[in-house]
Amino acid sequence: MNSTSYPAEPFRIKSVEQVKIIPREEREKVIREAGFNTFLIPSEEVYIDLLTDSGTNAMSDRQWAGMMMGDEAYAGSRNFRHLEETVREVFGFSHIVPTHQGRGAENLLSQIAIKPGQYVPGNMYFTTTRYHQERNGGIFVDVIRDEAHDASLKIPFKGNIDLQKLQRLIDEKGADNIAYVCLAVTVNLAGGQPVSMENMKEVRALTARYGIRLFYDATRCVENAYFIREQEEGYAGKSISEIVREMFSYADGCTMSGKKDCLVNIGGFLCMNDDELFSEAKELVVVYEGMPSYGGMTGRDMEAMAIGLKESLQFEYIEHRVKQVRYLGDRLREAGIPMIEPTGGHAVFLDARRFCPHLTQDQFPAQSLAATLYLESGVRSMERGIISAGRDRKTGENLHPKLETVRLTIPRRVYTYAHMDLVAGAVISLYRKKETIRGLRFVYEPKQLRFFTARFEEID
Ligand code: P61
Repeated sequence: MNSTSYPAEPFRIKSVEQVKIIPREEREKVIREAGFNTFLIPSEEVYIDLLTDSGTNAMSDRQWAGMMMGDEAYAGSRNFRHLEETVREVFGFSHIVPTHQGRGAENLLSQIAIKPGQYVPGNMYFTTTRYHQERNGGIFVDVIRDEAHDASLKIPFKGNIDLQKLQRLIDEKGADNIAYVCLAVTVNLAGGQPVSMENMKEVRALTARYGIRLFYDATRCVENAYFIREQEEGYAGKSISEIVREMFSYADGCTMSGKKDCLVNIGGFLCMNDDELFSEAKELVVVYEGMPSYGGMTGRDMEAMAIGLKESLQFEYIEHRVKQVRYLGDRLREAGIPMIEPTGGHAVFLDARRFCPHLTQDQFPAQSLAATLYLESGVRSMERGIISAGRDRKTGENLHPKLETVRLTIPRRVYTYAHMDLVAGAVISLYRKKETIRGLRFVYEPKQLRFFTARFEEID
């Protein structure tokens, strides 16, 4: 399944940003002051920043040129029309509502499409997505295939929905009690795992039979399209644009965080075909985001997004993107580092359970591994395990996800293969002294989306 060739960067670099590593003693002070939470480290104190691929993209010369063409009118910006035309062409939806970022779109969709007490099945939870669903009275149900929860299992299209799980939910709860199905392409917390076109078609057929709406989380849809082209029969000869268009032909709409596959630093949108839903979304967007012709973005943001979305569909771009991430995965696998298999589209996820077998999940091994990796190397990563999963809304108990991971997330068009070698070296040397990674406990635990701002201390 994995190809061993890694294409050279399909771009040359016109502007650079200096990075530097601070001494270990200083990193020790920094991580303590950050309460062992990598979200709380000042960016200047980071050497290689793999916290996220969200909003950390390098824009092209064409996007920067577009920024100069921003029409900053309060209403009717021409850049919105450009974005609207582009999104219609790429995804095929009739309506687009701009938002400041992905969670703005999730907020609108959850408010207009969920009635309290309704179920919202999805292929694994995502933090902000589930938060908005629950805040609006929805009950999230995980219907991803079981294999997605098994880190070491190496199979393609690990992000697929298990149709039997979905059918069972419909049978048990009744179609009227299902708000919509949320299908993420790719699945972030499963390791950036893709969904096959076949699965999308099947989910479409099943939901259509019951009149249930199907919304995609389109955030990393171009990466998903690349995997379909590479690994699904019948797609090798198709363009990425054709594949994306087909993927979305099976959906009623989507939410999008433009900060990922639109190759920009901020922005998002909500799409749909239904006129009534569109008019409800437009009524709400002015409450939370801004006019329906900007939704929290500037004119220049929308221009950069329209251009970035088209650039992301170029085969050379997306091939390099996915294979650069795979390169890091391959270097780590060769050294025996435990991680989620196979390598997904945007990140390598270290398996903290196997990396730190001396810690229980309640000692927060992934949180501690991320903090220690920063201390040892200046590389910043992100916990994706028990801290991210939060507490059960009803019982107040910590949720215990099977996947307890640290995400090494690769920003788009930012780092080189030499940087990947450096990161691999840092992880490998930490693995050799993994027993030094200590357990943590909370000293401050926020009530909502706790991972962003929580603070910890070491336990003996
Ligand atoms: C990330 F620690 N992702 O991966 P917004 N859907 C999906 C996302 O990946 C996503 C959003 C919706 C981020 C940023 C982030 O727990 C966290 O534009 C599949 O960020 O609002 C965002 O899009 C939301 C980091 C978000 C987190 C939530 O790094």
